[in-house]
Amino acid sequence: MAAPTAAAGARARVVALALAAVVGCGALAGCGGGSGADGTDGTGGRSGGQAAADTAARPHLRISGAFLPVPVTTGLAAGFCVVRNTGGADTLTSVTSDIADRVTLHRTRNGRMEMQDSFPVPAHGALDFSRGGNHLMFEQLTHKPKVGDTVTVRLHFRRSGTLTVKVPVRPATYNPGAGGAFGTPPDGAGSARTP
Ligand SMILES: [Cu+2]
Repeated sequence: MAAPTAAAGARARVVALALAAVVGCGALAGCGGGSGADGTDGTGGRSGGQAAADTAARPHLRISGAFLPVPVTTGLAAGFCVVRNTGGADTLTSVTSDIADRVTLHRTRNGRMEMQDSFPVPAHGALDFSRGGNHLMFEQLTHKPKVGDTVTVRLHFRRSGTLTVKVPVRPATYNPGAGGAFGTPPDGAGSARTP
């Protein structure tokens, strides 16, 4: 008979890690909480079985609506933006920033965060980072930015290379999605008028 204790031990460890991630993230009120603790298999790099036509065309990426809610500590900050693609498929493989030693990619599924190795950017589509959904997680901040500051973030794509974005630091509760309008002007274009 297989050893149930070993399986249970492994499972418990997975649960503990998941909870740690949720707790860490909840501390900055950026992520949808949720403490689901069942071990669905998380990351599974979707290998490019996309239509050949999608991958043949060059991707054409444009990043808009970037913002970073002001963090409460130097431990963690979340970042959001939309990557629009008017060309062929691409993949976001990593993110770096002058403000953090480490930036990780998270998605939220069923109210629970999962770290991702990469994110697909569909052909003629968009990769959306927004509250309660996908987000960038800045860890071990080099300093604590304040509202009005701008943070440099570099998004590294498999095909398009690196795109650099100047991300404005917004009030902690800032949420363009909540107002209903996602058709807001690109990037910092919308003057920083948040009620
Ligand atoms: Cu997160």
